[in-house]
Amino acid sequence: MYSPTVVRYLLGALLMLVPACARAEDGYDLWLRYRPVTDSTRLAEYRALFSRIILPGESATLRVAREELARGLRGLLGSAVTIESTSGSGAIIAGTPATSPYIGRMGLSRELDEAGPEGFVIRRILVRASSGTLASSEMQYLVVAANSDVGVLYGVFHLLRQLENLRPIVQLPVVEHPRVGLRLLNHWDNLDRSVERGYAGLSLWDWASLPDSIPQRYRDYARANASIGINGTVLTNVNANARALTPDHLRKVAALANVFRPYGIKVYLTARFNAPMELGVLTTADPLDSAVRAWWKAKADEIYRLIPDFGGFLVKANSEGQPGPQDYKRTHADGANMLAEAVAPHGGIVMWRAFVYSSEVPVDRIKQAYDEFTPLDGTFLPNVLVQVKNGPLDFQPREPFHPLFGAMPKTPLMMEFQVTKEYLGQDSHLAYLAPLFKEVLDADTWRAGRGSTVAKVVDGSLHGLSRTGIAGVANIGTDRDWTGSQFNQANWYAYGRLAWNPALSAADIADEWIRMTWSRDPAVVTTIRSIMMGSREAVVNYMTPLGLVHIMAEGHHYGPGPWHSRGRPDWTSTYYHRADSTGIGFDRSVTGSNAIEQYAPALRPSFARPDSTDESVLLWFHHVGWDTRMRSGRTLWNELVHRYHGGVDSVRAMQRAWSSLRGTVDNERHAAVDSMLAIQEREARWWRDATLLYFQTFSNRPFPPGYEAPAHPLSFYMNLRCPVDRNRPRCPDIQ
Ligand code: GCW
Repeated sequence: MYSPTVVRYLLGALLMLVPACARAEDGYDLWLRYRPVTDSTRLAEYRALFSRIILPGESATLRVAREELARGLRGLLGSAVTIESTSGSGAIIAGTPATSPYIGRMGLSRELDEAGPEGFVIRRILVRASSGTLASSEMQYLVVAANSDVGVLYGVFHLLRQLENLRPIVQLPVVEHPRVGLRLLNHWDNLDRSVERGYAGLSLWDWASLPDSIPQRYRDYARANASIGINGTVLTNVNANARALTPDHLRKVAALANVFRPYGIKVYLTARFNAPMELGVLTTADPLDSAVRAWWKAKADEIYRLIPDFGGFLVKANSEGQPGPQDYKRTHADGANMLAEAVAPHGGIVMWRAFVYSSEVPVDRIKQAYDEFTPLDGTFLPNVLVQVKNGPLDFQPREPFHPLFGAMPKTPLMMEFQVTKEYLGQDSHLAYLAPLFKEVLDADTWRAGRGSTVAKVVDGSLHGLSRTGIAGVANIGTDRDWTGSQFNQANWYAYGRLAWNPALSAADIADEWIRMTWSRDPAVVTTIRSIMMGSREAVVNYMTPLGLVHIMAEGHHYGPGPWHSRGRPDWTSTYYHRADSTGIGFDRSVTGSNAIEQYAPALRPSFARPDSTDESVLLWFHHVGWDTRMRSGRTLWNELVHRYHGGVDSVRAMQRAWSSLRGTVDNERHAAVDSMLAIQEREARWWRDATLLYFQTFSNRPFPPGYEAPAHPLSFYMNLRCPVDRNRPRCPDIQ
């Protein structure tokens, strides 16, 4: 019999385990769950080769690589894994020629050349022992080799991903390297820990407790990023606060840089252009003023003393009220080059955003970035990259690709994607963004003939540029599941995978993510993949089909407001949809704003006329009559009705498919997704009914028979007063 004290102790220990188990499936582990492999053939294969790790070296990066490998293998194999220093059959040998005595002798120099500074080689090696009693035995190794420690870490994560996906050993050998140099997250995080367009809690950066307190979460953030090859993070909002550059704050930034460094992640900051004035030192921020230039040089020197591998600055200037060089009648190049000069001696870079539009009412807002930036091609210093949003407007559910891609052959253009879903249902709507990212990356700019894809501009191959980059506006916060909902994790994952290799397919990335995050059961994978792959198009259909954009409500971006017409015209909805009694859409052809002229001559004909334009972007380029026949044979009005209803139907199909998975994935996350889908269905109806009723006041045509009637009259939707976008907004009256 146990004494009462022992019983109490055991009970206490058990009770402590309960919340631990309950926590186990809350999404915190992301795609790094390392659940045991249950397929017995695969397990036997893996155990034979992976129960010993030979990964010598004491650098911080090799240490985390070793820890991750051991942790992953223990989880996957469900058995002991030992870390050893001598060879012997059945082992993983990992390292660089400099850190591992074995790697140098493997004859991998050709493959290592191909792998480059960040890539890796995975090779299976069989060694036949030639003498003595071991004459007949074969020693088997899996080698993970790289030229740098971070390459080893990437190789380790790649290997673990392959095992998570149950790849047979014979399929493991590979030589991999990233196609894009800078693979960054942009956090729009404010110093008070609010996050602009963030829907996942507070900012991860707890500035008040830095630099002293380093919660495990910072490391887990870095692990997750390294696992998908992200190698930089911009910690602060592009709507920048100069205080981020004060000495106190920089010490906190340095502490984060120390945590991220072993994972190959550099930190960057946003630079408020008039910081020299706001911090009370100078009376001008003119980029050609010598005192201003000296201030930035001194600031850069100060930063690099604290953070020797600081990445550089990201700048939003002369856009939406941010200060910039144009305040002094200077150009974007003058501004960017001044900062570039300051960081150049330290190897830093400047990412200058092309998201600019003036506050005067423009003929067509979407034309401004191209008009301002193309004349500057060739005038930026070599360590400047111009960062361009994927489309010319603003992260809408669908836009054509930005015409700047391909139009500045002498300037490295970084892609900026929004991973956070400002305009695609924010935290709650399930919208897998890889198809959106791919649509843009695969778009053909025709700037150097057929096949001049946006991806080739971004990876530098189209114009032979070696400095390349891609940025994703992060969707990460303090929520336990990191991203505000389980499926938003997939967008972080997919962004990183595509930044590493834009040629990957959205479906393959989904498959990987599902197996690592939910289940390896093929039936479950198929169902979840089908939900994910159709999800972005569903959002397009119930929000902005046929090339409509920017018809969200005034004051918030999650609900519909196509009637919004007050204030600055290019912030209204009516400016963009231009509905009237004759039709709907923005004429950007030669008879309108002629924005099509910003695309390559070979591409223009495909946007020139309504009947030559892909229907997915029809109303972006043309004002089209309500009775115009669409490809389906329906009139435009009937097609619009059809698409909006189709969007809602797709969400219902997603709900049914998700329900069918009950019991095949853990209940906790299943229920969490279920309730998000219920919100999505409700809000999809809101978008559909409000928008169609409003457009009907122009079309004056009836809803064709057979479609569900709207739940409320138009006045109900127009009179709704919904909370503004902040963390987790909902409009309480939408039922
Ligand atoms: O889409 C708009 C967002 C702003 C954002 C801006 C930008 C950071 O609504 O919140 O500001 O784009 O990209 O600069």
